[in-house]
This record gives sequence, structure tokens and C-alpha cells, in this order.
Amino acid sequence: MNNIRRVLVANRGEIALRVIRACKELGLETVAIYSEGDKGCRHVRMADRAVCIGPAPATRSYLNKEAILAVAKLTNADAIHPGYGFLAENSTFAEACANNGIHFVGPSAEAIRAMGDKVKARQIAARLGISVIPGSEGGLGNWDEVIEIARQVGYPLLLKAAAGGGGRGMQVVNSDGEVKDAFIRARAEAGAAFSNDLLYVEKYIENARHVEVQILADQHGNVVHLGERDCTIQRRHQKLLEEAPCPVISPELRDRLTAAAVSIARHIGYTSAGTVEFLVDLDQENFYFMEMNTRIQVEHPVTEMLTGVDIVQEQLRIVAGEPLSITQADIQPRGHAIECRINAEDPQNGFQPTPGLITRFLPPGGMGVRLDSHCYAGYTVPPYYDSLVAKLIVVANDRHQAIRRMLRALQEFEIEGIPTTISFHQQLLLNEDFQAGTFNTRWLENRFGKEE
Ligand code: MV4
Repeated sequence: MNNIRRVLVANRGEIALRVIRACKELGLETVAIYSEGDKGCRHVRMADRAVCIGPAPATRSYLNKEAILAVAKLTNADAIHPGYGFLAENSTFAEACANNGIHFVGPSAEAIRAMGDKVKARQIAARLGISVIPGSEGGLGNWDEVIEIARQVGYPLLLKAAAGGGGRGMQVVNSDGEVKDAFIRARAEAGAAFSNDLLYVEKYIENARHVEVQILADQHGNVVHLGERDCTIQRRHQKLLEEAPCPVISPELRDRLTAAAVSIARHIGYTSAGTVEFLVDLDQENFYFMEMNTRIQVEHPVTEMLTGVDIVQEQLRIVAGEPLSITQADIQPRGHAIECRINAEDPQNGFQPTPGLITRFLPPGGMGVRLDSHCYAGYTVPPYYDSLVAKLIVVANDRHQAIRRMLRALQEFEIEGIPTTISFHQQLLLNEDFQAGTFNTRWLENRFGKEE
């Protein structure tokens, strides 16, 4: 790659390994950063160089912009890959990289800012003629506006944080009597979580699927999509299992969804990998724009398994000023892929986090099985960060075979020393509603919520 030789990976865990692997294959050198709580992490061993960035709490290490930039300068890194979470969608950090002559492996700070404002993002989509969920035109001034909107679109409604995303701070409102308290609660939550308490409101689409489209865009005006992913299986807005393709959309609905995603990316001059999230209303064979994520997502391997495209390598090519290595005609998703997020959580105990020493770790393998994990026997899962210990991804010729392959791989996967969500995934994959593919966004809480 002409103007990138060394990449600082500003993340940890499985995504740090994932990025380092992509860099190595492109002949790029890698610099890892790690906190004092991550001394034994595999990304520290795998990178060409590793620098301790600070104490375990993320605010003192992985979120410490100044320290990360200082390490990038000290090690002469040409680029910083933020992974997901932490600083991946922090426009101030992206700007600081640019101001220091360091490539931020992601979109421009402007694109991050534009899509980070969920109200503005909705308005951009609406201006492009893409349907958005009926609700408030802009942000809300006060709760009486919510009652006015309820007259137009009807209850139930969903209050959302303009600076939020990913469902954080969402409040369902079922009647006029609930509006005031829900508004005050949502505003307080948004202010605390995002230091921005602006809210907007949408009709709550109850029988829906969460379908997102993967986009890749380079600096030469090429924008392609890599198909869609179905991420409907979420618990408290944490995705648990993702699959591709979505088992319930028709080819023409798929074409409309992917065309809408490409048009948004093209319109805002987006570059790098991005994901446009939609809600598909199963009752009306219709879809609505929800939000756009300006980062590589946890679930990206599902798309890689169907298309053969290494999304992280494309991100690195894009930031180096190279054109995409694929055209839309080259992208022919084949088969069916499923990803299970294996977390250090106890499904028998309200999915409580279960950090601790892993005493046995025997990963599954074989045809069509990929395991993205930083864990090993002897590794201690720290309590400071998210609970993800492994992403188990399978690909097969169709959904039925992919479910069988995933069940076989989960059976084979041995982790001892801490409770994990492996057994929960086995239960989920054996469930007949899941196997029929007829679940919606409310299915998991209704079906499994009762058993907590
Ligand atoms: C919605 C929705 C229904 N109606 N918005 C947004 C962030 C994502 N994590 C969940 N989001 C949703 N937004 C409207 N107007 C349904 C979801 C949703 C969901 C909601 C509750 C429980 C599970 C869910 C799974 C996927 C999507």
C-alpha cells in the first residue's frame, strides 16, 4: 500500500485480532495498545509492537484520545483503525487524527457527525425519498408535541435519543397518560448517556425485522453494497445472533433496501465501510430507514462469509486512496451464514456478566466454521469491558444446513471455568419459531424473557 505502512489498532479483544490479521495479509506493520488489565491479551502478542496505554478502565485507556495519538506519533503509525465501540464513531477523534496527519480508518468526521445525529439522518433519508418511520419531523421541544404526533400516527410510540442509536434510551409510550413521565425519563437518560437530551418520536412498528445493509465506498465515487443481515434477535438492544441473507424478504424488497442504502451513502459522500439499518414491516411488505452506523460492526463476518470480501482490508485500501478491489457485479452472495455472539454471561442468572479464568478452551472447526476470538485456556476475562468472548460464524448452502452446522459447532465448542451463552444459543437454534424464521423484534423477549 503506497502511503500506509504501519497501522495502530486502537481496540482490544477479538476485533483487535481481526484487524491485525487483515493488516498482516496486506504486508502492513501493526502497533497494538493495551491497558494494564489486558497484559495477557492475544492482540498484544500478535502485533509487531505493543504499548501499554494506561489503567484498565476504558476511560483511562482505550478512550484516552491524547494517549492514543501520542502512541501513534511515537511509533510513526500512518493510520489508526478504531475497530467498533470505544472511539469508532467519535468524530472528535477522527478529526484529531486528520489534524495530526494520521489516517483514521473509517469515514470522515463530517460523515460520522451527520449520521450520529439520528434526527438529521432521518431528514436526509426522507429528502432522498426513502421512507422513514412516521413520527416527529425534527427533534421534540416538549411532551405536548408527542401527544400531537400520537393524534396523527397513533400509539404505541417510541421515544428515541437524537444522539443515541442502538436502542439506548428508548422509551415505549402507549397512551397520553404515559407521555409526560416517559418524556422526562427519556430526556434524563439521553442527557446522562450522550450529554445531549434532544429526543424524537416514532410510531412503534411492532411486527418488524431489523435488517441492515453493508456498504463499502471508496474515495473515487465507487459505492457498493454487500447484501443485508438480519439482526432481529436482540436482548435489551444487544444483538445476540445475526444471519444473512434475511430469510423473509423477497428479491424485489432486497433490491429496494440495498438501492436505498447505496443512495444514502452516495448522497453524503460516504467513504469506508458503513451499515444502513432498516425496519422491515412484515405486515405491509414495507421498510423504513432507521439509522446509519459509521463503523465496522461486530457482525461483519456474516457478510464476509457469503461474499468472500475482507471488509477490513477494503477499509484499509480505501483510506490509502486505492479504489475498491471489487465492483457490484463481482458481489454474488452465496449460501446462508449465521453468527452467534458467545458472551461471558450466565443465561441461567439473568445474563449476568461472568468474568474470570477460562480453564479449558477448545474451539470448533471444520467445513464452513469460523471462530473470531481472543480467548484461550489460561486467559482471564476481565470485568472492565464488554462480555464478548467469541463470535462463532458458520456458512452453508442454505439456512437449514447453516442451523445444523451451527448446532454441531456449538456442541463441539468447549469453554470451562466461566458460564457462557453457548447453551442459550443451542436452545435458540432448536426453537421451532426460530427454525421457521417467523420471529419478529418482540419474539425473543416474549419467548425467552418469561424464563428469566
Ligand atoms: C424501532 C423498533 C420498532 N419501531 N423503532 C432501534 C435500535 C435497535 N437496537 C432496536 N431498534 C428498534 N427501533 C420503531 N419505531 C424496533 C427496534 C428493534 C427492537 C426493539 C425492541 C426489541 C428488540 C428489537 C430488535 C430489533 C429492532
